[in-house]
Amino acid sequence: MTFSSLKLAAVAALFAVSSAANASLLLVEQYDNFWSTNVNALIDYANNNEADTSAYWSHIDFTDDPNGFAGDIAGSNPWPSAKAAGAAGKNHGLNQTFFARISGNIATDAGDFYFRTFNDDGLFLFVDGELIINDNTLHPEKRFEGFKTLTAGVHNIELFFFENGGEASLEFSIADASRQFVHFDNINSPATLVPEPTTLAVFGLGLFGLAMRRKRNA
Ligand SMILES: [Ca+2]
Ligand SMILES: [Ca+2]
Ligand SMILES: [Ca+2]
Repeated sequence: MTFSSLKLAAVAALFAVSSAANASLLLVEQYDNFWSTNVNALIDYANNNEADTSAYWSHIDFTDDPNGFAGDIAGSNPWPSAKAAGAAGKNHGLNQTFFARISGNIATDAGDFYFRTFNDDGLFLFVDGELIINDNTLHPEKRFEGFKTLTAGVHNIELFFFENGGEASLEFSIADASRQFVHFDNINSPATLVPEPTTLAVFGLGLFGLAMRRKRNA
């Protein structure tokens, strides 16, 4: 590769990175081979370990069993680790014991908001640091709902999902007082995803970290 084509590739990569940052997405960090029904254990693990894989999504709708039930809204996607490895199936090792931390910011008007999940297995949802869905159990896909009255402005979302065997599914949607649940990037969504100022830097570091890890493992 010549120097100028390298430069072109670098510019293309930067453009792709800044497009992703500007798209205002939720960060999905997957931690393989660890799970717990204790939210503090998940928080502690995430704070002290690097995610095995991470990806940005504008809506949250995952399953390791595309033939099974995957929520009320049509469609689903593979989890980040399975996608990165090309692994398929609810019983594949990468789809069996893991947890995911999903985080980001939304802007809303003032009002009452409902947060709905269909999940297998459990999860913990925080909005502005308040635990509004607390499901510390193992179960087939089940519906949960949390509620919070929000002021106009920016609000933080943090969700910890865990999987221990069988199907791993999570669909996470939002509604205002109308209770019409939609994905966060739906045109009718009552919330707008907000980019963090550090998103670009974090995304760049993530790519760098991944490259370093590949090199170490090679
Ligand atoms: Ca779905
Ligand atoms: Ca599974
Ligand atoms: Ca399961």
